[in-house]
Amino acid sequence: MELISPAVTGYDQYRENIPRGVMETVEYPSTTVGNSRKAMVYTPPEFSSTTMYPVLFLLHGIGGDETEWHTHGSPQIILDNMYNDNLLEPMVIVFPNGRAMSNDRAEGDLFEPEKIKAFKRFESDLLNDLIPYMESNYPLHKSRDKRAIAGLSMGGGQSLNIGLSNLDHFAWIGAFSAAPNTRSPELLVPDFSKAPSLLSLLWISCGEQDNLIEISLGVHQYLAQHGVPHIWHEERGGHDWPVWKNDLYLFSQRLFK
Ligand code: FER
Repeated sequence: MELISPAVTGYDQYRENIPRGVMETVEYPSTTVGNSRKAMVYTPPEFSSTTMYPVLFLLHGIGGDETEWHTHGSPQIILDNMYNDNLLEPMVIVFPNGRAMSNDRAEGDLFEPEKIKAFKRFESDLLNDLIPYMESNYPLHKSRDKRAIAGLSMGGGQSLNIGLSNLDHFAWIGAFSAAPNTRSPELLVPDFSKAPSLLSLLWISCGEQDNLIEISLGVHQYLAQHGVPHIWHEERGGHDWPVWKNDLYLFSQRLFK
């Protein structure tokens, strides 16, 4: 078993005088939803439009939208620091809105069936609308081994559901504290003879005090039983940002290597 150390002290603290990536908001036309939708995009320090980059789609939880990571997780600080410490492959990170419906703001009753359904509909928005938009507007590699999907909670469930049923699109998958939208392990990985050769990384993590930990544990145990290589990482903490920021740090440095 791989020993995983927590993030180094200060990994999420702003450092003066280091090269910075750029965080911006884009709008793309969604044929799935029928209107234009927002996503945030982080390009790394020294980003160049003449270089080709791999891409990570990083999803939010039930209470968030495309700004949730930016507002609560300081990804820009974490990633800038990691580049400065030579820990990361140059990659573009996209923060989509995973609630694929015309009003996709995180307001009202977030558990309404229509809103939960919209998290499922996002699969089509991602594959048919957002990925094509990103590939025509950013210098991205277009192959499965250069595409990753990960997310927290609702977004962790989406990453497992979407990633594992679209292995022709994604070779790198991460679920942080996956929520009850996660399909049962038997549905996630029906063909455990095929998945291992297609997965460059399957990362599953959860805080040990998270009430939802049984979901992650269930997936981990099923994968272990059937010999599907993956990383299972249980960490200190609950269903909360210190855990997800740490997950971003740990997961992102394993990508595209
Ligand atoms: C649920 C409990 C939690 C659920 C979703 C969540 C769909 C999501 C939590 C989060 O995203 O933080 O029963 O059902």
